[in-house]
Amino acid sequence: YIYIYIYISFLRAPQTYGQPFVGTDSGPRLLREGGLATMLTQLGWRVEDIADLDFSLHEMQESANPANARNCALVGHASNILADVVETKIKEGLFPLILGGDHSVAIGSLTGILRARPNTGIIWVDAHADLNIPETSGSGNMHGMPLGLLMDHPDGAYDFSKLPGFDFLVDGPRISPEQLVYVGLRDVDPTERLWIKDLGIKAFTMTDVDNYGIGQVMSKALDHLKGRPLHLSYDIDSVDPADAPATGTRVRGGLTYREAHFVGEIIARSGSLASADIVEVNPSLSDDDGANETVELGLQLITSFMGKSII
Ligand code: 4U7
Ligand code: MN
Ligand code: MN
Ligand code: MN
Repeated sequence: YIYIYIYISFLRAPQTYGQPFVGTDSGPRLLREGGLATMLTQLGWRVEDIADLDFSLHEMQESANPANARNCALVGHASNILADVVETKIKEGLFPLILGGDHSVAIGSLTGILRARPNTGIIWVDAHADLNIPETSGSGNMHGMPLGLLMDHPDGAYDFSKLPGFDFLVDGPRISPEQLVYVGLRDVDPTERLWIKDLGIKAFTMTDVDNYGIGQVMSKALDHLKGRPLHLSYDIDSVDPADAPATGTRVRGGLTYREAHFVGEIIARSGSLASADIVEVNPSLSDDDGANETVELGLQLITSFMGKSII
């Protein structure tokens, strides 16, 4: 027997300023206390558990929101830190597993990943498209903007020099439309819908899941990204609120418990998964049972995409 040890690094990213509720920042802690390291060790991974990243920003607390991007200085500061850590960990040969935090953490994680591996294929499992920019967002919440900010648009890339806190991205890496696939969409804003069509982004909605079944959806999704190292960005609100109640932006009609696991299992089997985020677990938005159930679901989903097989 040859044991191949692959080190995995999990980055706890207690980001909560990309959305309006308190509590998303305790997601990483609860996933960890729920036994994540042990579960991964049992799968054969070696785990480096680093302390929560310190995203605090003492110099300035903004009250105005000139750019229609709430807390942009804080989100930018956190994204800059996370991007550097993720890039470094990848270059050290580790698999970065980013525990959010709200989905604005993906601005940092994707930046770090794309710096290290520009041709990464991104699988975005979410009820939402997260393709807004401050100019199109109805809410101003940055957890709805990670892909919109980083995506190459038909009319050019987003100009980060106008967004306080985001100078580090002025010449940063961008995502081209063909390197992204959506799974699980069911609540898409009008401009997002336009851009998905105009940019030709591969999108599998819940209608597609109903129509083709999750098996065919995933084989088409993986086929579209063939030959690329994969990044999985797993928003827990992709799962039906019946199974994932503790999250901020619940939308009924989501992935079933088994469909959600199948997504992880089949991505693990592709052998190409190179990094992942799990985001939007917010234990304070549900009763204790709902919070425990959602954290437990998050843990189980991680073990699925990190390679747990049933037999
Ligand atoms: B999440 C929304 F308007 N599109 O921009 C927005 F519906 O990371 C929701 O997927 C964004 O949870 C949801 O505020 C962001 C809204
Ligand atoms: Mn999201
Ligand atoms: Mn979402
Ligand atoms: Mn959400």
